Amino acid sequence: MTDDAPRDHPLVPDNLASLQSHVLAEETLFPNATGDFSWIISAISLAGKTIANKVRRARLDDVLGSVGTENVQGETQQKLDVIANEVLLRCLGSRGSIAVIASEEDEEPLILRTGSEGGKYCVLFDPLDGSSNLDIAVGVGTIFSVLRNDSEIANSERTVCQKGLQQVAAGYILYGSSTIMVLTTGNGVDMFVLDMAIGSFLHVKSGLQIPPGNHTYSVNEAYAEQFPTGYRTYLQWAHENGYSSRYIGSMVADVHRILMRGGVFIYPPTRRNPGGKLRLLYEANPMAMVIEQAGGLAFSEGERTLEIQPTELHQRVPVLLGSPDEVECVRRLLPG
Ligand code: P6P
Repeated sequence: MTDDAPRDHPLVPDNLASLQSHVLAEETLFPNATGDFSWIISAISLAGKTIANKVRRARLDDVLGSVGTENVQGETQQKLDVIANEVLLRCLGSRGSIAVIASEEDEEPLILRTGSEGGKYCVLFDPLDGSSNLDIAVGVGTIFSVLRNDSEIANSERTVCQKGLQQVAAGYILYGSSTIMVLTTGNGVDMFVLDMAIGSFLHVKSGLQIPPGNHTYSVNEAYAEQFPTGYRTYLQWAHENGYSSRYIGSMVADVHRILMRGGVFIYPPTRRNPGGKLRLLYEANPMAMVIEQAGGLAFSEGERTLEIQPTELHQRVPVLLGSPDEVECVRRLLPG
């Protein structure tokens, strides 16, 4: 047996490849790689493990509920939103290659260093998406997006307002019945599961592809009367064609189900959010990169989400994503 041949033994699981070994192995594919990017993924992994522990212990540690303040979005901040945000800032803040950090929880991006000071990347995240579900133990998640930095950071907001096509990596960590990291660096989608006994994200799937043919839609139908006509026409058509509905109300959990089983996720414009509710830079774009890398489609009204030119950090967009066959069933009824 050659030295690098993977050993297999019926008594030892074959998924002993960790996130760290996976990222380092990918790094060898790039001769000029410095390891800076790997360090960023390592920081996200450490933050994810820490947040997973705090989410699981939330009720025991009495950190459920709100802090009584609102974030920049005007949304009530949960205690764990603040905790998760601080954990990510702490873990990422120590990485010398990060120029700018931007969070859903903070009004302005945080400039750590310029390009000439070694800042090569910008990291954007929603620290704990779906946190209003924490008290009922529904899956919540961290969504992250990594962009290259511009050299002088003339304006921190402009630096992070790059099209989703510019992302060098994106993914999410789902704190659900298990803690799962889904990651893409533009070469397909990999999935890792946290083995809490050894504190490591183990590699369980590579080259994830969204299955076709799942006639399931995911939308908050309570707002249906507010949706533009095309969406309402689609729902009527779906009801008449035997579709089922699944909606968790936590984007990471809903999108993960789409990634695993197919179907379509929709957050249309509503009266309360005429431009859509979900944020482009740290929710729609990272999810769109994952979905497209897994063979799916992601649109915001008539535009491919990844091609939208952002104009501000907390910009919102409508979201339509999922398997191509199911997305097209919606798109054909929308204008443009
Ligand atoms: P609604 C959670 O608050 C969130 O930002 C996403 O995780 C989720 O997809 C969406 O909002 C749910 O919104 O209006 O259906 O409660």
